[in-house]
Parts: sequence; C-alpha cells; structure tokens
Amino acid sequence: MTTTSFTLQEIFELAYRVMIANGCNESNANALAKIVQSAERDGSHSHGLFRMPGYVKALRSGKVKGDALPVIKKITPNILKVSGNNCFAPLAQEMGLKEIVQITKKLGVGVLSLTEIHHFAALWPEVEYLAENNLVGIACTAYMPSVAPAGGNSPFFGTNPIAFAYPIPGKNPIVYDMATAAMAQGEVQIAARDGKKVPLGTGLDRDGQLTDDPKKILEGVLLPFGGYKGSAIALMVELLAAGVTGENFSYEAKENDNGDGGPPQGGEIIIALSPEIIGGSGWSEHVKDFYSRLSSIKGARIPGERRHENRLDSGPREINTNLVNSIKSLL
Ligand code: PYC
Repeated sequence: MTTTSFTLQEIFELAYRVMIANGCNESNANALAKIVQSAERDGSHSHGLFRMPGYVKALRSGKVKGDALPVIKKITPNILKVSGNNCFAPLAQEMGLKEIVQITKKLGVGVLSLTEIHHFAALWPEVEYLAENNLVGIACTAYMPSVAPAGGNSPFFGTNPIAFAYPIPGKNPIVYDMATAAMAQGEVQIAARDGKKVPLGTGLDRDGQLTDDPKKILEGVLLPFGGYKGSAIALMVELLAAGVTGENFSYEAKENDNGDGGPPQGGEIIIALSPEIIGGSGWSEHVKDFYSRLSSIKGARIPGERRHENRLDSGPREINTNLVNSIKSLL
C-alpha cells in the first residue's frame, strides 16, 4: 500500500476544505473536520478520512444539510433533545454535550437525545468528553441493517456501536467504543480494499456460510460479536438509540434512506452520570484503587490506552495514497 504523509493540521484542513467545497458552512465543516482529525490522530482509520467520500455523497444528494443549525430543547431539567435538522452528528453533539455536562454536574444524571442526525463517526469522542469533565458517559447509535441477529443469517441490526467512558483521576479515562458486530463495517471494508482476510466468525457469505473473505462478507452479512450475547447488546442499542429517542430503527433508516452511500438519518442517545453526586466524594480514591489493581495485571488491556498512546505522537500520519487522491478529487 502506498501512503502519503500528512500532518494533523493538514488532515484537518483537507477534511475542512472538502466539506466547505461541498456546501457545509463553517460550523458544520469545523465540527466534522475535528472528528476526522482526531480519528486519524488516534489511529482509528476506519472512522477518519476513510469516511470522507461517504460524507460528500450525503451532501451532494441533499440528504445532509451542510448549513443545518441544530436546535436544543430541554424536555425536563435533565433531559436535552437536540434536533440536528439533518446535520452530520458532530455539530449536534458539540452543542448538546456542553450543556449536558453542566446539567449532570448539578443533577447527577443527564440524558442527551440526538435526532435528525447523520452519524458515521466513532463514538468515543462524545463519551471521552464527558469523562474529561469527571462524568461517566455511555453512548450508542443504530445504523442500517448489516448484522444478523444470533441464529439468523439475514441483516437486521446495524453495526450498532456502543461507547463507554469513566474518569480516572490523574490518569487518562477508561474509554471503549465497540461495534456490536464482530468487526466494524469500516474495518471490513478496509480489509477488502487492502486484500486482507478477516477472522472467521466476522460474517457469512451470501449463501450463509462462514468466510474469512471480507468482500464476500460485504455481499453477505456480518455477525454480532460473542454470539447471542453480542446480539442482545445490538438489540439494546436499537431500543435505546431508536426506541427511546423516537428515531429510526436500522430497518427504518434503510427504508427511508436515498441509498447515496452516505450515513442515513438516525438517532443517538448519550447518558451522563456524575459519580461525585451519585457515589459521594470518595469515588475518586475508590476508582483509583480499582484502576491500579487492574493495571497491575501483566498484559491486561486497558480500554482507550492504545489511542491515548498514539496521541502522544504529534508527528505526521501515513494515509493511503489512493484515498488521498479520491478525497482531493472531491474538492
Ligand atoms: O462505526 O459502524 C460504525 C458507526 C455507525 C454509526 C456511527 N458509527
């Protein structure tokens, strides 16, 4: 694979310029370009520049409004609803998160319901922001059907990612963000592009047979991670992100989508909790002890650690040259 070096600033500028060239106003372009830049900075390639062609398709078809102004409404003292008016998710998140932090610090629990948004990015930025403010964050969103429910072999669930973050005083927060599919669809697409195999169990071909060929899985169906347990979590994500918010279930998102290849309209739910208010002031010592016992286990994986390590490198990132050329052609 041929790559091209890009500084983090150049990554931001490329994403920003492409968004502006395709009809975004400054606030939408800025929010989206920041998300793309942070994905590349942290090594989350399937959610960074790789998503740009899909974002542009959604703007060019008119499905996403590049000048959308999300509207915030307080439903109760600690439930906020942000109607995105068909913006890409990052601007609606940016607006809602600032306010839900203040609410949760006062009331202990905050719920942010995002509707009429188009989410195609990673979810860790939203929960990590909460943890940086000493709050616990949980977020999930549904997508279009690509994952079979356990026992079935036709798509019903989206990749339905769920993210969680917990503040650890004096350390980076614990943060995870995982598709409830055995592998995020973007990673399967990257493996197909790069001619790599994926682990058996990732998905089925169109005849319902297990395969390690990502191209055949993209024609067939992904499987949930962990069999019926992952399937149950994918189901929970549908019910929280679509059932609770009143937005599209994955099958509705597909039925209502124009098929342009960009992210469909959907919802996201973000739940914030204050350990200080709920657990009392001893929470920080308690969780520090938990963290030090966990991290003393040789080889134990701490979710979010790899991304935080990648972040220490402020140097250029290597980006697939074909991808760079296809993004530049969108200017
Ligand atoms: O990573 O599959 C994904 C995803 C769907 C919606 C937002 N991110």
